[in-house]
Amino acid sequence: MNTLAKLYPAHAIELQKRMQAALSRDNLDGLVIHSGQEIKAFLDDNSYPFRVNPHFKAWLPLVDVPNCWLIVNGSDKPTLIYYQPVDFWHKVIELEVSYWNDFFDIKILAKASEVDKLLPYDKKGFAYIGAHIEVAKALGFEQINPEALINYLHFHRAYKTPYEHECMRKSNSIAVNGHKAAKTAFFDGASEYDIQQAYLKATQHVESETPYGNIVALNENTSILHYTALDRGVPQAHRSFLLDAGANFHGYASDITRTYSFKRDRFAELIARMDELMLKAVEGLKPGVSYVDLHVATYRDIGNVLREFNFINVDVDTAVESGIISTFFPHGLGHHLGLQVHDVGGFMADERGTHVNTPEQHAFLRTSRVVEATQVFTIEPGLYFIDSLLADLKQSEHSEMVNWQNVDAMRPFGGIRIEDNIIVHQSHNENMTRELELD
Ligand SMILES: [Mn+2]
Repeated sequence: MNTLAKLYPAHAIELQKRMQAALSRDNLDGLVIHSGQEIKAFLDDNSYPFRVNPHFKAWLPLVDVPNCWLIVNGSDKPTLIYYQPVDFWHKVIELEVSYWNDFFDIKILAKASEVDKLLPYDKKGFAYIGAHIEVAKALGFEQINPEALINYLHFHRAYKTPYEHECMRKSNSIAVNGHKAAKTAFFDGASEYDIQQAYLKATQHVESETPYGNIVALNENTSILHYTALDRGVPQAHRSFLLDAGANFHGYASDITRTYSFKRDRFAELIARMDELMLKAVEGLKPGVSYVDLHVATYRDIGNVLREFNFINVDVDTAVESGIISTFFPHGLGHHLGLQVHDVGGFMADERGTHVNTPEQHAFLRTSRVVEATQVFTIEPGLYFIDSLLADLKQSEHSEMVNWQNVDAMRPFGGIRIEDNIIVHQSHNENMTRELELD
């Protein structure tokens, strides 16, 4: 029996337990969870790539079949309504024989419009969970995505089961294969577009299967935080390369970033220093620590790097107080990772979903939670030379704090981000990315 098959039963039991608690709080009999439907482009008969409802794929690794439904109540065996039409236009995805089959009472649905025959007759005690509100209303659901219940599920989703950890190890392994191939393509002098093709081939993904649009950036483009343009041309010179790209395994995301310098130059030294800083931040990630505190400590550490490399001429306290570090590190340290690349529940203080903001000067941070065992995070500090932010700084009262000549010399290299995926265990961290020997 493979590892996933061994770990899945306990995962299913945990989900049932959470479901039972969530339903009793809301006085519901059960949930009807919709995998989703294809969505057509405006005035077109082509659909956008299908993205399954995360509440659906939490239960089973079925990510590519629309018009499926789950009926769960926390105690009985869940019902899976599996959509398998008779269709000569499209490939029909047949129900695979797998380790999860026995945990569901499986019913086959041949016509999407006839699902009501298989759903609970009396919808009163059932809530619809899904994206298609009109469908839910037409079927007669009165309770649609109840907020309190969704908050409860989102809060608990931060605690990953061993099955989920295993899926994320596999997802890391796939992405690391891609990163290694992409690195080789960069040092062979490839274009952004060709590096992307090398990544996809090595991961065996098509573009719509990656958990987010890959960031494949050369030179100055590395300073654009969410750059997804994929230049087809080969640049005149290869100076730097930033790859932020993940993979999907059974619906679980990985989210990995590496930055390389083409030569052994000052930028390469800066990358090495940021790698050291990044691993220090990983060490600071442990049960009981507030993710906000870890972000703030790393923010300060980036001030140290700016000072060491003579980008600024003030001490770290002044750099922190003035806020100039934000010009170079304008985003958060990381986020929860799981069924979604930026996994849900990051701002929840409790299972009622009480929202906790991050500090005002760190508004872009994606989690304010206290770290606990079994949770999975990314750690992704960055240091960038972003023209628009530097222009603002130059015009500000803090302009004199910056050694502009040194900063300007780095602009052609763009920026640096290094990102690993980490499982927090009670006694230690498991850096899934580093364990796969991605340097
Ligand atoms: Mn990330």
